[in-house]
Amino acid sequence: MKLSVVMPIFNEERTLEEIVRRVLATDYEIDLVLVDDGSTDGSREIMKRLESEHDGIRCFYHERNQGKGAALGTGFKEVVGDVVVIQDADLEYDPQDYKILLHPIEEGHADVVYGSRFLGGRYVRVHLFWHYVGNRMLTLLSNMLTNLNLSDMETCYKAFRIDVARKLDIQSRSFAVEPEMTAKVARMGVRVYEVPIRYAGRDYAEGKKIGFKDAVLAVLAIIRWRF
Ligand SMILES: Nc1nc2c(ncn2[C@@H]2O[C@H](COP(=O)(O)OP(=O)(O)OP(=O)(O)O)[C@@H](O)[C@H]2O)c(=O)[nH]1
Ligand SMILES: [Mg+2]
Repeated sequence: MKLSVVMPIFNEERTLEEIVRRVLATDYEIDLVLVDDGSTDGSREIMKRLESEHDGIRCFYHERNQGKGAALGTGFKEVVGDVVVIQDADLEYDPQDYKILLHPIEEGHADVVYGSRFLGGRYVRVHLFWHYVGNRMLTLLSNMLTNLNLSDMETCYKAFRIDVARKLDIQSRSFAVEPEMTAKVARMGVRVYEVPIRYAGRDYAEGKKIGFKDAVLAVLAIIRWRF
């Protein structure tokens, strides 16, 4: 099975090389699509070097920073694998979990799989309390409007069979992309599964960027994409 990994990258020079190494170290035939979202640190130079050093890496660049959704939109237009998985460029999510994430698709049960941080993965860094509450509220609101009972709508680890990935037609620029993809998947009526994954969350000192504004945008996106 060929796996397309779409990686959105915005100023991730500290972790980029290591996360790419971990993706390439998995047991899958990897098509790695790196999308720079207007980075101003050394990320672009690292991407160019990695692309020249390894087969199976393709790089795309945004002139300006537009948001995670925009980067995914660019990346999803390029995928060629049987399955597509989203991989953030920090080290919060571990590619060693692809095996468990892709299992329901490989067994022929699922069309879409979400890796959940709230289902008892082997370890999960303790969440900041108010982040956790925000996450639960966004997932609850999304569930109310999609009638899917997900435990972690905002997770980065979302895997799609290629036919579903091609139909997503991502429009959101920002982190609103998570509820957008979820609402669209729900409307398609495809088979959605969840599995427990590990999560080594970072804090603000380690480069965490997401904030209250993103939560507000997510609420608006959940409502918008429902209708
Ligand atoms: N924050 C942010 N991330 C972006 C943007 N464009 C692409 N990304 C990438 O999107 C992925 C997710 O961003 P993160 O900031 O890690 O978002 P998160 O994991 O939800 O939140 P934290 O890690 O807690 O900040 C990373 O690989 C980023 O490099 C952008 O405009 N802003
Ligand atoms: Mg992150």
